Amino acid sequence: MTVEDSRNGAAAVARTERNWAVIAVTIIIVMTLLAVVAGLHRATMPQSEVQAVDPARLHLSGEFIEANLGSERGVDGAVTVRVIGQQYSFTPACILVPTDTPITLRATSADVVHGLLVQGTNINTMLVPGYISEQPMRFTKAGDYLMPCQEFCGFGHEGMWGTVRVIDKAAFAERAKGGGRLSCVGE
Ligand SMILES: [Cu+2]
Repeated sequence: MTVEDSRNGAAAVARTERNWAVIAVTIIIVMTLLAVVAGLHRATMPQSEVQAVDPARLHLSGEFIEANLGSERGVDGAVTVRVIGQQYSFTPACILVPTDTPITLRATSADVVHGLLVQGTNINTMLVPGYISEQPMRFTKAGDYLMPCQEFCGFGHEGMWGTVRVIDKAAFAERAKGGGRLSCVGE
């Protein structure tokens, strides 16, 4: 190997290192920008507004009393769903919602940390005692979606799951006519 050869080799190594450094820095910059954009859109960041609730008094008064659980259709047609997670079930265990409608899920835990995940969608939140988890939902396809607890919450964890039943918008409106809270428990 001549001196000339080793100079060329060193130059090639330096060039390759520089190229990889540029790629690595570009990836870091892109990821940082993604995190900023996603955070601004509330897509991946935790809520900035913390809503607290007393887990020991959920059943006694306020938003999460039994009569207020389930799906409520607002005057504008938007739907609010209120759910409680407890060892080892969700209340209501079958959530009824319409297609093509903005839905706000409001959920909390009565005891330990649970999770709420709707299979086949990006709906996924933790239920932390003392706090209200709020998440927007929207379904385009009618059908039953499995809703398991995705946070280990004790010996009965694997048996903790519910269902989200998405029905046609018009059928939901018909059922919501009388007011009150809707669910599909026992259907
Ligand atoms: Cu659980």
